[in-house]
Amino acid sequence: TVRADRPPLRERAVAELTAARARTKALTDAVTDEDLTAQHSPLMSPLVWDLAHIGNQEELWLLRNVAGRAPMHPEIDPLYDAFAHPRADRPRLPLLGPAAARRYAAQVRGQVFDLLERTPLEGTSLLADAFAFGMIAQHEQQHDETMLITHQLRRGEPVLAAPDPAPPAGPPPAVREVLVPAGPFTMGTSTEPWALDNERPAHVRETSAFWIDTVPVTCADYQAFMADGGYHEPSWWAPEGWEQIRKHDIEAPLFWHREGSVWLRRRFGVTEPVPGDEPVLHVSWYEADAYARWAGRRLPTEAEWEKAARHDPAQGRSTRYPWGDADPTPDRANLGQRHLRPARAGSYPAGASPLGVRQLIGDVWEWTASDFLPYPGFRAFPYREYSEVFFGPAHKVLRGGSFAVAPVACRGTFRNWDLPVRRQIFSGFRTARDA
Ligand code: AVJ
Ligand code: FE
Repeated sequence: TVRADRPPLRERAVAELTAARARTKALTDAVTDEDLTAQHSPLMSPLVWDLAHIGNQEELWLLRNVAGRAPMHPEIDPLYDAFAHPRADRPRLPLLGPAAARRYAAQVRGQVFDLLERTPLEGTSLLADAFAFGMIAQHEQQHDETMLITHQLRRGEPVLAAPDPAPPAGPPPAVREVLVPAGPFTMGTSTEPWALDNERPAHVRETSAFWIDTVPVTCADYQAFMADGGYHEPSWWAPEGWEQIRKHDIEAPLFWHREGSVWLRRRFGVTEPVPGDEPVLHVSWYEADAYARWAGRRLPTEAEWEKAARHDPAQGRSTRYPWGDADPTPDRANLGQRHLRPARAGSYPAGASPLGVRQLIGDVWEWTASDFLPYPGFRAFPYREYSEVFFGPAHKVLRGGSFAVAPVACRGTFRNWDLPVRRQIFSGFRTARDA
């Protein structure tokens, strides 16, 4: 199915694969070969692993599974299987070096463009709507975000640059929170062509009435919690969160440090004062949860977040994005690593939801209260290891995407997940309360 307002899916696949590779190239050409093979944090792979893993997944899904070709280098497959080796062990594997990894990814891509040109997009569910090509473009962009996290963890001189976001285009929202009425809405999707398995199928959910913040929690908001002794008052914290911050002496978001009475942060190699009016970034689920409790509020559930982002009361249906069905544009959301930071809270009035909630898409991933669970009728596709093996109480859901997420991998239905202790990711949050 082709939407009139967007190019056909074959052309879109070419454009998205090309855009992803340009970003991969920029992220990997920015550093020396030594930096590409180094491990900048035990939480992350060496950048050269991500690079060859991108090529290997593309070969596996498009050249082998779609086109039925034989493996190009079967001996390297186990090296790039994310389940075979934990990230911390990857630097000690006999990985392809930078030149070989670049060559491999380029060789795969050449054959993929050939295939995409010649293959009828029909028949199997992998081919219909160019799904497998869209999935692989999203996969590469997801690893580009992972590589950007590695860049943020890397010590040393800055190597990436981007203009700062423009100041908000107009006045801030008139109110701090809005009331979302009780009632059903459609969660998830059965029609978005490149939606991944965990976003499917569309189904009806009920929520009670709730209030939700019109903008994400800012650094200034968060500093009020810190100044009030938030990190030293156990009653704000989930027991495992309290254990975590005491064990690791955590008393501020990751990458923050204090000089005298001033809080500074390190951002892609630059040290700067913490900007009060920017959404807080690099907090764990536990920190978000504790802040919300201190504020007399709570995190929104995943269903509440999606209802705030997609339910249009006037049309009585769920839209693709808060602003409607049109694709993201620079005036609606801070996506795609156009900037190396979130935009100020209150930005993007053109991206607001019908109720006036802003910045649901882009800027910072937003922690929700919810565990990562399958929707009713979930079917693992095309492989169990994308989503299914992660379902359960260990992982919390994040929504909305960050400044580091490409539009192709961001929708009102898109679901991300991570462990509640993680804070190297581009994570922030907003709060809610019962009505
Ligand atoms: C959806 C971001 C949790 O990076 O672990 C990449 C995406 N899956 N390769 C991850 C993914 C396989 C995944 N997240
Ligand atoms: Fe992957």
